[in-house]
Amino acid sequence: MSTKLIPSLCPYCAVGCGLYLVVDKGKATGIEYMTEHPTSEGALCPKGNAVLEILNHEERLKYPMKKVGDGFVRISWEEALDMVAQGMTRNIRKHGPGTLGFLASSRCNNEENYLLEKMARLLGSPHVDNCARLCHSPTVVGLGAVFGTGAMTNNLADLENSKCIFAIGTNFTEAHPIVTRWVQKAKDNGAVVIVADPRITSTSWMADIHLRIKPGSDIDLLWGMMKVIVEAGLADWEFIGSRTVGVDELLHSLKDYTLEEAAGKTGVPAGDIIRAAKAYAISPASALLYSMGITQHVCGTDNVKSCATLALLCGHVGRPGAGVWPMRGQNNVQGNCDMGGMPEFYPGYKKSTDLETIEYFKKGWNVSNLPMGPGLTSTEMNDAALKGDLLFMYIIGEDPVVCDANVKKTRQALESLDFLVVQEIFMTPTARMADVVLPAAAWAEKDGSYTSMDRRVQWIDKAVDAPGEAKEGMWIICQIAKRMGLDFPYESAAQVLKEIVRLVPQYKGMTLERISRMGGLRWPCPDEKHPGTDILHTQRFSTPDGKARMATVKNRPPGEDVSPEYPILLTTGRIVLHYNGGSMTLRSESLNEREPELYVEINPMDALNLNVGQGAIVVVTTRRGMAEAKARITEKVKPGMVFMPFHYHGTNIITSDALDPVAKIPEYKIAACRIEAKV
Ligand SMILES: Nc1nc2c(c(=O)[nH]1)N[C@H]1C(S)=C(S)[C@@H](COP(=O)(O)OP(=O)(O)OC[C@H]3O[C@@H](n4cnc5c(=O)[nH]c(N)nc54)[C@H](O)[C@@H]3O)O[C@H]1N2
Ligand SMILES: Nc1nc2c(c(=O)[nH]1)N[C@H]1C(S)=C(S)[C@@H](COP(=O)(O)OP(=O)(O)OC[C@H]3O[C@@H](n4cnc5c(=O)[nH]c(N)nc54)[C@H](O)[C@@H]3O)O[C@H]1N2
Ligand code: SF4
Ligand SMILES: [Mo]
Repeated sequence: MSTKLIPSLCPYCAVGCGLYLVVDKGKATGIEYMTEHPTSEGALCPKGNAVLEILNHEERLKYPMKKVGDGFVRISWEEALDMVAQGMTRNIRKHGPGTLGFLASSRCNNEENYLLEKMARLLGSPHVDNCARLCHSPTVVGLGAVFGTGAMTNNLADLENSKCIFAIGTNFTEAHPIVTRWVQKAKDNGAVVIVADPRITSTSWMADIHLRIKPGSDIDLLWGMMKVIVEAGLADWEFIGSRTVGVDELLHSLKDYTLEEAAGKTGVPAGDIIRAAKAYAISPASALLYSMGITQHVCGTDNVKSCATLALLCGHVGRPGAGVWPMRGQNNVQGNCDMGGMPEFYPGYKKSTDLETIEYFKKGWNVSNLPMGPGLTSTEMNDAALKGDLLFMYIIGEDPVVCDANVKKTRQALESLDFLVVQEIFMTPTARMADVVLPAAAWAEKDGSYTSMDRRVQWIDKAVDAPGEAKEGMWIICQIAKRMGLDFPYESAAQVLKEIVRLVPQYKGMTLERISRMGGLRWPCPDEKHPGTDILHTQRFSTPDGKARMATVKNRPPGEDVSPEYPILLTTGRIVLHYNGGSMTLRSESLNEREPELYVEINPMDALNLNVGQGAIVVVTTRRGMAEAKARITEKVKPGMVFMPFHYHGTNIITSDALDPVAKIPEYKIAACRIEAKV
């Protein structure tokens, strides 16, 4: 029997669903459902079901290439790696290591990400970031500030134990479809489901109460709810008194705040705010789920803090079914952040601005010098490149030319670099801008661990060989590091894991054997006997004094508002069949044939005023540019607002790059636009 079943993971989102790859004569020929997986129980969404179309796709990158004129020519690995090392060395010598920028990939495993951020810092550059910047950076800093840890408090399956599920700014039925099963189980057990989303979505169809909030007004909604809860005597004073600080300031500010103000600013009827607030407060265990509708705003960090504060006010943290569930994005974005792939942190969320951190890693890595942070965020790297302060970039598994906000600026930034190297599995628009493109092994072609959104660290073994001359990410990084004179003696991912376990406290008890078992282990796992942690903050928060910090923050207006010239509000987001920049899903026939092109959802009233018919091609224009899309006329969006998915190249030409001042995340969820029929 040459056919083998090899346990693996879905390479898309942070739910971390398990699956088996059927491998026959060294080739992946099928998938089998992994019914014993604790989160997915054998289920997969359409993207998970279509993974083989991508793994075996004929357009996978197979050889290293360099740019010649407008095209690329195949070169040897030797030449490619030498070119990268020369590019780095040239810029370090001329202008110092601060001119190097690195993007670690949340699609890659912990071991690759650890090695990349270690290499960046050993070379003297503090500028390493990942796509969490565009996503949950407000969670890392905002939830971190309130709870002491910026991670999901409970696990996904624990949603089943909730009696009230409040989903604010998350469309999990499309973005994290397998989570729907756990919410449905809770609903079957009598849980109330509340959804706060400006649009009608497949998630809002599950809701008992749908709060159709005006985009960007979440803090007002949360304040309205908190006002109701305090006035109705539904706050959990015992919890607040023993486990939190900061309530006095909150109460003081709430005193002058009225429900009418909340209703006015959010557009949600006061009666619905009351119903939602009471349902959330009185249930014995309430879950608060949030995602990009909360984080992708200029007030993203404050939005997150307000969500966490609502949970604290009702004592809904630290128990089964009660907690805060940031719905994280990529399959290993949690792990990438854990590994220090952010300029604010070295591995294990050790602040890059603390001398103690620098001393800890100088000792741990046996080196005499390391850069203090914070380095530049990915959004700031673009500005630095435009100013000539950043000259070299090494981008692994990220597609900023499609996914950044206001991509015209990103293009200009990458064009102004002295040298760009992109490590990819497909020729993306970003890779097309590179001086050197390095072909990488995909998830099933390498060993390593991935950390799902509920802190579950799962190891998978290599199942098949990479196509052509494509190489494992860690091999590539080590080869470059060695050329730069660094001591990178790693022969295997298992060896890197040992170093991670030695230096990252949350992963301390994680052996290869333990995280290879079905379902892996959940951090924090402080020693080799520890079973991993299901629920955080059961007794104390991870702050120095063990108490959570309630936040009092007021809403700020969006980065831009509608005007006579741009009278319509544009919001962007996801659909179930496509994934981020689309490098993978747009190449899947089975997915793409169902959603092949960019569209814009327009309310029938607006369509009538604009004289646009169903299926007509329209031009959507913002202060940054224009994009063409097919009109989809639907009640799912209110008048005065339109929605575009961002998986097709075009949407981010027009999105706004106004930033949250703390997390530096762009405001993908709000731009002012105008719409015209294409002539
Ligand atoms: N199919 C699919 N799944 C994915 C991805 C994908 O591209 N495709 N990407 C993955 C990644 S990287 C991430 S980060 C996650 C993201 O997952 P989600 O955050 O769930 O996805 P989005 O569609 O961006 O946004 C969620 C909802 O926020 C709503 N919203 C917009 N503005 C506001 C607002 O001001 N307030 C409130 N309350 N709601 C608002 C939108 O209408 C939208 O329905 O999904 C992951 N999973
Ligand atoms: N308008 C709008 N724009 C958005 C958002 C939005 O809601 N609206 N959301 C933002 C969010 S939340 C995010 S996270 C970003 C996502 O932004 P990106 O991270 O840039 O998006 P992806 O398309 O997932 O890019 C990952 C790349 O990794 C490659 N890849 C996959 N596996 C491997 C591997 O094993 N090795 C290597 N080397 N490469 C691999 C894929 O081919 C893909 O090109 O987009 C942001 N952009
Ligand atoms: S929910 Fe996420 S992890 Fe699960 S199959 Fe779908 S894309 Fe993959
Ligand atoms: Mo994301």
